[in-house]
Amino acid sequence: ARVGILGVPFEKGQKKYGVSVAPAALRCAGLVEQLRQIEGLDVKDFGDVDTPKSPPSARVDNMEHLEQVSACAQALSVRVAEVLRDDRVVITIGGDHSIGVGSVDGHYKVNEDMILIWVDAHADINTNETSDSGSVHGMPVALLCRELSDYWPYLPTMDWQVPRFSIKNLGYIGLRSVDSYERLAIEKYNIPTFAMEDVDTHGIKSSVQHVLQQLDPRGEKPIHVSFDIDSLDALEAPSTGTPVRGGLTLREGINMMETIYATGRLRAVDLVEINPAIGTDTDRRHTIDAGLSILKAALGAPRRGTAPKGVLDL
Ligand code: DIR
Ligand code: MN
Ligand code: MN
Ligand code: MN
Repeated sequence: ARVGILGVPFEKGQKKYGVSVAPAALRCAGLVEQLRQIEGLDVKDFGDVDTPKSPPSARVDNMEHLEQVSACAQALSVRVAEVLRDDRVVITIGGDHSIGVGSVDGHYKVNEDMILIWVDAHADINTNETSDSGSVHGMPVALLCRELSDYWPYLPTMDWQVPRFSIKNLGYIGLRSVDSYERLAIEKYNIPTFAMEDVDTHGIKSSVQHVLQQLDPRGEKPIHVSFDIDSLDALEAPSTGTPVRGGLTLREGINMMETIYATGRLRAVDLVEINPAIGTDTDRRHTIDAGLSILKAALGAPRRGTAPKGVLDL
């Protein structure tokens, strides 16, 4: 299998300093080398995406740094499509979750039949009208879905992004901090959602299988997983901007990614919201290790290990 890595050192979709250093921190912790250990994997690091300094544009109410979010997402969308067209699974390392606008847009350009699994403590489906924070990392899903386009005002600098992805191809796993209008959207569009209480009821593996089954009963569509590290419990991944207790264990996260990998249809993974500037050295190390484990599981690393080829046949 072939894999391409893109770093996106972007943090203007939220308010805290530090998410933008995650791509460097993950590479420094051995991201590329560890993925190359996986048998049969051809790993190419495409480096970081430009996060262009865009001229300030007309402001949109309750939507901070829109022009910068937009410029970064536009650049990322182009790069994601390139990596996919090079016949590689694309791993996008954020950055905050506003970059999901770019990664999903880029994936959709190549695979219009893609399904999207949003793994997160939060639903990220606010608009500027429903958001309490004004931070765009809480809005990417609403920017992407064509069914929600009428709920937005005109967004200057966003003309490049025509929301064509259908909300019918979206599922959620790990939710436990959902704003009231986000809940309304989930119910109105009947989005397949396995919140933490559902994961408790069904277990992680059948939760994932249910979402996949609902979005793609025939099992033939390309899969995009947008993984917010805050889907993991705050004790497992403390170095993140908006941690929430009561989340997935790392083992559940790994099991989920192994289950999705096993479909053979995983084409894109985003890993976002790791903030190495938050917490102690131990917090930082745990969070980065958790992120690496999630990516390895997504790319087929077996936890049981692999025996050397040929030795047992002698
Ligand atoms: C909240 C928090 N729903 C917002 N969202 C976060 O700002 O819209 N997303 N933290 O990851
Ligand atoms: Mn600001
Ligand atoms: Mn998120
Ligand atoms: Mn989140």
